[in-house]
Amino acid sequence: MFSPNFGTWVLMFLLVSSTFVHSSMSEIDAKKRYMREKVRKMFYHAYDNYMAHAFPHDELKPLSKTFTDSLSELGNLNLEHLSEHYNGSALTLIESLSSLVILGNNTEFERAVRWLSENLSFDVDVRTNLFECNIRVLGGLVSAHILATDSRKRLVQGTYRNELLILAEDLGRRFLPAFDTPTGLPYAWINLKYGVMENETTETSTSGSGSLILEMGALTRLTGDPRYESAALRALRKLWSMRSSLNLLGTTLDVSTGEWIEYSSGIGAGVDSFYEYLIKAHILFGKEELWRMFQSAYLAVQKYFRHGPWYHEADMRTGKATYWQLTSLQAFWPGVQVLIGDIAAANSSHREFVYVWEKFGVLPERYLLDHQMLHPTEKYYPLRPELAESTFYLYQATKDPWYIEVGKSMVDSLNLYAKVEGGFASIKDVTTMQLEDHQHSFFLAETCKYLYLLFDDSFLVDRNYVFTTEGHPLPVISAWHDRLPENYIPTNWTSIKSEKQAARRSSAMSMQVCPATTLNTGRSSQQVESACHIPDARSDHRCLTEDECGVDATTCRRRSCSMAGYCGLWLFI
Ligand code: DMJ
Repeated sequence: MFSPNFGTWVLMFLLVSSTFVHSSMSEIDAKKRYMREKVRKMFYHAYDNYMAHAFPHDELKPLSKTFTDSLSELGNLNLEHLSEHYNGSALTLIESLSSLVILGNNTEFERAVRWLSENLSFDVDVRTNLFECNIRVLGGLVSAHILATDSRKRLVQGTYRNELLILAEDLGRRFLPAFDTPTGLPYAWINLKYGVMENETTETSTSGSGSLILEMGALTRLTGDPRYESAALRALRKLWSMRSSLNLLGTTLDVSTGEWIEYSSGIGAGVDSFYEYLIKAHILFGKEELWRMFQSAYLAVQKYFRHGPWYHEADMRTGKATYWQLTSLQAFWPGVQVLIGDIAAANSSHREFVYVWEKFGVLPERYLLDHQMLHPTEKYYPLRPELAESTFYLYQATKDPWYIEVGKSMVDSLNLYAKVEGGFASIKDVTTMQLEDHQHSFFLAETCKYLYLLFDDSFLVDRNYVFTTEGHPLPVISAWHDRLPENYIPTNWTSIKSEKQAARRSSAMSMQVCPATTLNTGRSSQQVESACHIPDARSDHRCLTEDECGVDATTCRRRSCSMAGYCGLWLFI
């Protein structure tokens, strides 16, 4: 009879456990493949219905199978007269370009590029929102131009003659009059044909005036015309100079006086992409100045807005809490935290958003934290992408299969509540799941894209991208970096060395400094020194190489240099 000895037991254990690990990995892979196809179908259901019922207008109304020209507020002209001539800007098509590439549909990408090249014109008497037009149209065109001309040869050779870039430059030029203000802060609204209109409002938002740098900076790098980047940068610098002594900004301001109108702010509506663009523009263009701004701004956010895993609003002058509300737009924040390596903080706040998603089935626009109830009028969910976006970033950073489950639950909810015959409809009220006749273009540019990338990141292999706030990818290339040594550019932030590493990470950014340094700063503080502690080479904890980072005093683990150039217990990327 066979009686196993100790060695055989060990061997059998190893075999069984490795079979278990492999089968669970392959189960995850199978689930990802299945989910990827589900998301692909969602995208095409939205896209095909847009093309059938709304194109070339801006967006689809999926219940009535009609269209809306949402990007434009039709100037001061007679609407009836205009509707005969104005057919929209094919916004949803422009927004779908990079998603088509990520889905691997080069044929449809080429068809769309050709149509836009031949038909799109910005010489229209249309008053449009500068920020929205920048992130959706300029960002969509610039990103698609780069994808059309990179080494992957997605288009039939010789057929593309930079038409998207020519269109982008034409649009960028039409933006410039908006920046002609005493402060350099741009007007929120611009008429594409005639520039800033008479008696135009001088009120704008922090994100509206301070987050134009990715798209306009990219346009400058592509065309060599410095005006776009310098206009956006000047506005951003002006805005930063208006911060309070606490390093906080307000939500709305006057572009002619440079004075704040709304002093209360948070990380949601009206401010969100300002923070996002500081760090992303630093990654894309390598500007130290932007890193310094981001670092101060980030620490102020964590200090004054954060309460446990939640983020409330506060008065920029005093730091006192104003509104205790969770908003759907805030859900992008964990994604930004992943970019700087603050994985633990990202994970804990992401879990709260997931909790609210699960409570209602989708994420309501505004949830009153102090009363644990929905905002009485903002109960809608327009199929926003922010939670999918953060889920994608967190999965990339940790490879924790839990995030795949979160993505699956989002896909299931979208199909259950929002899918209709004519596309995907917004949800008007999350308590009744009553629908609204609108399929926003960001559903194709972002929601479907981030969900797809969560399940299939092959687009990201071998290349680093920064995603704009509208989800349009811009490649991180050394040629665009102002002055950055080779080893400062991340090699592939989408992969990690081992799954174990990810689970153990904590952040130096939230602790701000190496813990032992904190203990030793106060005159009366007890001198506690850990035996293993090796301080970082520089007192500001910045680094260019691993060698400049020391050993963490409390964990005795070696600190490493993050892709943003900061020593910490980072996810090793
Ligand atoms: C999108 O247009 C962008 O993500 C923007 O930054 C915020 N609003 C929508 C999506 O919610």
